Amino acid sequence: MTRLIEGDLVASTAGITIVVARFNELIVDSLLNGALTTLKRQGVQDKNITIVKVPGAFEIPLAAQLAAEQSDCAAVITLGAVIRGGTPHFDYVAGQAASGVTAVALKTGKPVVFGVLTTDSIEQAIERAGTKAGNKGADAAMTALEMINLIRKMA
Ligand code: INI
Repeated sequence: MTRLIEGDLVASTAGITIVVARFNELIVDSLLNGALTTLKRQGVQDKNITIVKVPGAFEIPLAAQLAAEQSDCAAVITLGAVIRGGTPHFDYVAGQAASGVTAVALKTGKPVVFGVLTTDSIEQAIERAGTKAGNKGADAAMTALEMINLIRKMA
């Protein structure tokens, strides 16, 4: 018989830490609002949510690691907006943020959700921060809940 294991979206009573990069603050604030609204609508209590702010997406992995190492942290949601400019800086920042977040998840065994927008333009970022392409912060919150519940089933 085939066995299917998948996480549901039941609210976590363990801690969730949201690591937010302040760079491109207007956009990132919308992602944070989306994540918070979604967590609360799913029944996560304020006392179980911690917000950590860092300067830019490049700083996300270290803060995410420190958060994930806390015993009362069940998942980390990372939020940021890296928008392509005229220099290769974008590739370094976006690449290091993505690979750093992956490394933290694998090192700590906890879900570290990548809610960092990497876009070619401000318009694309706005579309993903609560306008026509939804809100990637809200999506990241759902992913965190699903992964918390999945990990519980697989442990
Ligand atoms: N940080 C971002 O989060 N988004 C960006 O678009 C960005 N750009 O374009 O430069 C950015 N740079 C700052 C970087 O994350 C670090 O804070 C900085 O390099 C100091 O380590």
